[in-house]
Amino acid sequence: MKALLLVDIQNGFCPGGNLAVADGDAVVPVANRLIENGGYGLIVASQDWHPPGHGSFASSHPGKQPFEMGELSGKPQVMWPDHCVQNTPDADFHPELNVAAIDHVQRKGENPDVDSYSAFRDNDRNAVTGLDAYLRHKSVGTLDILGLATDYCVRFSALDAVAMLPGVRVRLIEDGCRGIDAEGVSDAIREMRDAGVEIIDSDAAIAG
Ligand code: VGL
Ligand code: ZN
Repeated sequence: MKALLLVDIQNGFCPGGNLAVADGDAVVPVANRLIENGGYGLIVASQDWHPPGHGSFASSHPGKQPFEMGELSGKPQVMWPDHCVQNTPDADFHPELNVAAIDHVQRKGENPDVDSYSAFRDNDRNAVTGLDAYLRHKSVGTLDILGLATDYCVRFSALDAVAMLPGVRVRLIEDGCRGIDAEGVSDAIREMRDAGVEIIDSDAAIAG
């Protein structure tokens, strides 16, 4: 069975959001078209879901500015603006996303002491979200991934999908993603391809 993973299509990563990705809302019509016409048996969405004062926020580190490097629990960490705080509009899915079609929401980033770019596990790899077991239980054979941001949450979700779901074909729908940093995006695409992620576009995803 073919499943679609929508990564963090939330207000916070779209224009007007607290961690806006340039043109981030352009992924919404791509997601909706695939939901309608992609022939998926399962639609899953991840949701960045931070408590107030999360350790990835620059505001939690006196003297740090957003987008500087800092440390979290002794590891290098990008200092993000406050974003996707639980139960705020910034954390809501984009209002035009077809949320009625979503079968399962995987929240992440709830532990204040570690960030979680991947929908599958925390950045330190100590805690898993359970999404891998869920997708195995549903007998997913192909996992198509799109969303925000290409160079962070999409990248680490796709790499973990390959690592944690052996035998599953993992495909990145490139026109359904937008990134934070152009150089980061090209690195991310190369890294995903090298790890065995097929890089395709939404027309190819609909065709098969
Ligand atoms: C993300 C930075 C911080 C993402 C989430 O969804 O790509 N990036 N939190
Ligand atoms: Zn976050």
